[in-house]
Amino acid sequence: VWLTTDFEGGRHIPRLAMLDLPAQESWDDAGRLASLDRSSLQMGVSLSPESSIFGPLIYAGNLKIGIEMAARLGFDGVELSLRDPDTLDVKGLHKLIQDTGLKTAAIATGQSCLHDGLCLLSAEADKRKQTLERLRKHLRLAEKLGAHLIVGGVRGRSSGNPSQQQEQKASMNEAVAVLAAEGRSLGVTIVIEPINRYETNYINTIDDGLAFIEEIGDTELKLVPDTFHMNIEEGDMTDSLVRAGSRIGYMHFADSNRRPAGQGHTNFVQVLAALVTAGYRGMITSEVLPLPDDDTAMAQAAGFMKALLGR
Ligand code: LER
Ligand code: MN
Repeated sequence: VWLTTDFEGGRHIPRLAMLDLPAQESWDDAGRLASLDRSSLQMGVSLSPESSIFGPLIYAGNLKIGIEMAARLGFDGVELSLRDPDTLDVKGLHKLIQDTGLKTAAIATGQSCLHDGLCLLSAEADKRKQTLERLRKHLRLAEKLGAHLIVGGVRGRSSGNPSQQQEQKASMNEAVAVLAAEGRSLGVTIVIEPINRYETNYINTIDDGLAFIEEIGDTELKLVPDTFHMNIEEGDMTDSLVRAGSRIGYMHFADSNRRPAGQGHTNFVQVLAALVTAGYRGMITSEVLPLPDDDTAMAQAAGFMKALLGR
């Protein structure tokens, strides 16, 4: 009967996902995780109030369910991937999150570029200006929610001849400098996300991100490394994280296939050890594809992350 009975799913999904961790530990020094101080690390998950062509969001368009599920599964916080803050019931959203005891770790802003063509590297100066205005609205919302502001997919791609591309990049640098200065006065940390070459042509690697921050010259600017992009772009993910050190301001986890950690071939024991060595404290957010479905993906992320953080 046992052999012919279908897998029940449900509460067994996080338990099964937990079993993936000992397999990864065995790739590495056994017992290494237990020796790491994981007490100041937290787990978050990326959600969106709207369905989006940006794939790695769970319960996109069903934010209330997503927030309730995140709380039930033991997440500490959520990241909100948003398009235009003006279309949101901010009070309701704030209350919904507060009622569950979750934190809002960050606001992700790439949907402005994907859905509205508002990208920091747009070929049209007017679009670039509108993008900065959109991001300033996101920044004010981030202040209200106590969240970081992510500058990632909203960069888009530079285009045209080399001097046009230079102009677009210079314009983006100026926009980020404005955001950084405003973020500083509002107490919001701006985090720059290196993104793989198939999505942008400006800031692909951790070193690109570090050089960018150096160029802007704002000491408060930080990075949000994303293990999915790192798996594509970095020579050695752990070396890169250690090199980024105190510049890591936030963290995205997704496995090599952009499914939850544990479902691909990235070694998260090594990644976590590098983060601890880098001195990172704070939220690690699962930004993952809703595969095979929202419920399963969130439960897998919860199960693996709990095991990884030693809960
Ligand atoms: C956003 O966090 C991200 O990882 C990018 O793929 C957005 O384009
Ligand atoms: Mn990301």
